[in-house]
Amino acid sequence: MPGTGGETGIIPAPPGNALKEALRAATFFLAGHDIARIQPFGAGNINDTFLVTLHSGGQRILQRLNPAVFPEPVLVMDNVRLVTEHLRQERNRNGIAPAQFRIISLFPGRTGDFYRAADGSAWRLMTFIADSRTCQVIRREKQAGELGRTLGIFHRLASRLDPGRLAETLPGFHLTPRYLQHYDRIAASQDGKDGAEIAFCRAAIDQRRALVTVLEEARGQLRHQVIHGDPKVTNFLFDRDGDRVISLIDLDTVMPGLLLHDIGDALRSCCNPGGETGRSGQTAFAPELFRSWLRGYFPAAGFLLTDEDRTRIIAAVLLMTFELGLRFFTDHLDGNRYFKIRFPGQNLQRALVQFDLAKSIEQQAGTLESIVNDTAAAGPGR
Ligand code: GN1
Ligand code: MG
Repeated sequence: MPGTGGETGIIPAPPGNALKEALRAATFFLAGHDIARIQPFGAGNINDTFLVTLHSGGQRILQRLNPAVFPEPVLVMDNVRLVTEHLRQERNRNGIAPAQFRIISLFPGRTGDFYRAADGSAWRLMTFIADSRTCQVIRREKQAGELGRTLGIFHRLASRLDPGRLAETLPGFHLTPRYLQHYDRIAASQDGKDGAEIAFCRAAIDQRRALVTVLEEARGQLRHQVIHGDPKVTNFLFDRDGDRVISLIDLDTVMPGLLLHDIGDALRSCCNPGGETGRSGQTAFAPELFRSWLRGYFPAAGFLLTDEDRTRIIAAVLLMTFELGLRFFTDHLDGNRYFKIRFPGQNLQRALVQFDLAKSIEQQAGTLESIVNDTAAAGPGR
């Protein structure tokens, strides 16, 4: 859900101020003379990330949590700490080598866990996972299999953590009916002067209203546990020279949820080779990547899924695609308070891509259904 407050409009690009603030935050964690360089890093839609290089050659990730999205940074940090400690223990218990599944750590500050800036935002410092790279999109089946396998490992390692121990940092985060209600409120307050693209998005939403309850209505029969909350392609780290995935990062949204939320979200991202910033009209869901992803996931975590989960995988992919389109479009109508934009209309463009993707999933539903059946039948993990 969009938080309160936040600036409307395009992110200014003033590395000057942002870097000064980042330096102030960095010196809360590190002695000033240790810091050789700070540079903007990554391309998240919410938080601001910097890479800090030390004179010793070491590197760290410094991040500013967006206060309009995460009003309670203490709870976010508590969740991250709890989950990373648990993952470490379970990684040992499962006999997985640390290098195969790397887990970030938070560095304590000199007087606390995070730095609180004058504007109220919270900054934290964590490990930089070296010798790795992110991919904006993936196109190879092997990579899709690796994404599925790694999310499966995450789910398996998180499966014994009591979800009740985590704070709900973003209440209703994947409660799609709430996003629809919010959209309806915002859309009703608009003057109705629609361009063709806005009319297209409104129609795309109206056609799919019935979809929003597809997981909620079956909640009792679906696997509920600690989930990642944001397993999109760019949150997986590949090893530097190969197609092996070595980490799943960005743990701010770890929370109690349905496995199908993660599975649907991961697949909508993984099986869109055009990417979230692709051109609308050219977006298609790739069934071969879908198959490979499932072949990676099932052996690692298939045993966690209920029969009802298995029958709703495609519905979940469609739902999470629709939900993200709805979120982008609502934010566009609402003056871009939630997702950062780099040019005017970017959230509208992002929404168009997700709605195109939803259509492509619907058109291929029969093919995808047989892929799920074949993969589930063939795979172990049961
Ligand atoms: C946001 O901040 P980032 O880029 O990791 C969003 C996700 C969306 C994603 C789409 C807290 O993630 O839910 O799927 O954008 N995170 C939050 O790119 O809303
Ligand atoms: Mg995120």
